[in-house]
Formats: sequence, structure tokens, C-alpha cells
Amino acid sequence: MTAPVKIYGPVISTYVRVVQIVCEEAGLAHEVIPTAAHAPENRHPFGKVPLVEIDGLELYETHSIANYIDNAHNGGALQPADPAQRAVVERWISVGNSYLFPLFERGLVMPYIMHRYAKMDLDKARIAKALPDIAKTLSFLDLELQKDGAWTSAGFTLADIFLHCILRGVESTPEGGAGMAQMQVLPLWMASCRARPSIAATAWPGEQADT
Ligand SMILES: N[C@@H](CCC(=O)N[C@@H](CS)C(=O)NCC(=O)O)C(=O)O
Repeated sequence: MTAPVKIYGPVISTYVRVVQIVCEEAGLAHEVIPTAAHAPENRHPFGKVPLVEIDGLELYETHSIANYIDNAHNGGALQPADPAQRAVVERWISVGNSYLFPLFERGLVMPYIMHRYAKMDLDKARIAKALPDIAKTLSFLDLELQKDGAWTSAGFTLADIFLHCILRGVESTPEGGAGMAQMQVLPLWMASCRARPSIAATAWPGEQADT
């Protein structure tokens, strides 16, 4: 039996979940070894998570990990072969990692994590400052999805996995949940993701798979 993929990172983490979902898609057993980003035992050179052990390799940077698992163990099924379609998939992953995650994480998700889990005061000022940009960004994403109901014309891809995990953090906050609910197509696409077995199987503790 092949050893499970070892994913070092917190149990609730956007990028840990991306790797978990890709493992599920590829039919690979996986386990999370709870590791805080800045713990001394974390081997990511920039103090981020996750870091992954697979096939005797030690990999970091989620995009590279996801590509490796899909290419080595899933026949590349999550990446279209057509170069034009693949460019769009790569574009959305890049948009998610470069613009969406930093905006959502710093401005909304992290203040709630610090409040809920570290019992710190909720940083309302930080949230208030970020909300206009977050609202604008959700509207932009919704308009993009309204064009044809999907990020790409290639079916379910790595773009859906990255964007779902990034947007799930937003949706789990009161302001983010309310903002998402006002959108036309984003909630439908989120619901379709939740119905995917790989995404349902990796729901965060306390997260309802069907809500
Ligand atoms: N570029 C990294 C980003 C990973 C990342 O930002 N992970 C978050 C958790 S989801 C993290 O490490 N946060 C801790 C920090 O930034 O200090 C990747 O793609 O793996």
C-alpha cells in the first residue's frame, strides 16, 4: 500500500485544503500533520504552509504541489490539454493567489480567525477598511461567472479548487457570507463545488458539507 501523502499545515487552511482536494481527486490517501506556519518545525523556507511529502519528494508552494499530484497521479485530469483553455485555468489560479487570497485573508478571514481561535478582539477597523474592495471583487467575480456559469470551458479544473478554497474562507465570515449571498451566480457555483465528492470529503471541522 502506498504511504499517504503527508501535508504539513494547520487543519483549517485554504491551501492545505487545496492539496487535500487534489489528493482526493487523484485517489491518493492523505493526512494532515498539524503544523503552524511559523512553527520551528515547518520546513517551508518562507514560513508558509503547506509543505508536502509525496513520492520521496518534499514539495512546497501549493500551485506546484497541485500540478505535481495531478500530473503524476491523475493523468492531468484537472488541467485542460488545450493551451488556450489551460491559460485561462492558470490565469484564475494566479488571480486567486496573487489578488484574492491576500485581500480576503488580511482584510476579513484572518481577523475572524484571530478572534474565534486566539480569542483576540475582532479587528473591526481592519475589516471596515477592506470591505469596499472585497465587495467590488466579489461583484467582479460574479460578473465573470455570469458570462457562462464557469471559470473556464474545460469543466471542473484546478481553478475551481483554488477559487473554492479561497472563497470558502470569505463565506465563513458574517460579512463575507452576506456579501456572497447577494451575488447571482457565485453561490450557485459554490454549491456545485460543495456537491463534488472531493470537496465534501475535505470539509473543515464544523463546516456543513451541504450548507
Ligand atoms: N504561496 C504559498 C501561500 C501559502 C499561504 O499563504 N498559506 C497560508 C495559510 S492558508 C499561510 O501560510 N499563512 C501564514 C502566514 O502567511 O504567515 C502557497 O501557494 O503555498
